[in-house]
Amino acid sequence: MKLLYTPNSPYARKVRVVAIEKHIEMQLQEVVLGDADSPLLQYNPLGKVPTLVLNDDVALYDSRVIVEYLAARTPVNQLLPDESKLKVEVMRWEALADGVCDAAVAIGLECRKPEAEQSAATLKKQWLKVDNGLAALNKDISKKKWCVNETFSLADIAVGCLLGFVDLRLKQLNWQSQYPNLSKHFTILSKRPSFKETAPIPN
Ligand SMILES: N[C@@H](CCC(=O)N[C@@H](CS)C(=O)NCC(=O)O)C(=O)O
Repeated sequence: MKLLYTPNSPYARKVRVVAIEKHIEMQLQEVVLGDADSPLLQYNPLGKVPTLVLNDDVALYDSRVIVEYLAARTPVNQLLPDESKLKVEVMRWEALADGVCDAAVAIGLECRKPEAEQSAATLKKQWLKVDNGLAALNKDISKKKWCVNETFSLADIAVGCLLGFVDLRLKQLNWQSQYPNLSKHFTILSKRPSFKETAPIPN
């Protein structure tokens, strides 16, 4: 199977970390977003990464579907609990982390426009999501080693990938001092080989 990805996509990183943690072999194919000849469009009508192409040429997306698929493939290092209540709890952390990523991506896109075309209202709305989301995650992780059930899980992976992206793209936020519990968690996660191997590339 082959993962179509871009190196700095936090959603694609989540999938790559899950695969490494679960010792699942996956071919990686870097794509360029917006490239009209990209194989991405052949496999995903939305043209988004990550997209996982299975051996029978069936494609899976988005990241949440892919991680669920990988989680169920092998019991090695269970990242999504079997028990329904805990599983929903993990997925809620993931939804919040991904949602903050969505807002951070939207800020990046807005800031790429010529200044006269940027919408202050859009930026304000997306920044509020980033600030509120990080504040909620920072509060929820306080005094805990891992996000859910005292065990490393997909929730920690999603939060770690979000923080890596915020660190890369929203430098002006100074998030490490604003959200000390998240900063501590990020330091711990960043030491894992899966996070080291997939670290974003400053550009
Ligand atoms: N909800 C999706 C989000 C994926 C996403 O937005 N990926 C971005 C890159 S970080 C993308 O492919 N953007 C290209 C586009 O929107 O056309 C997921 O979890 O996979």
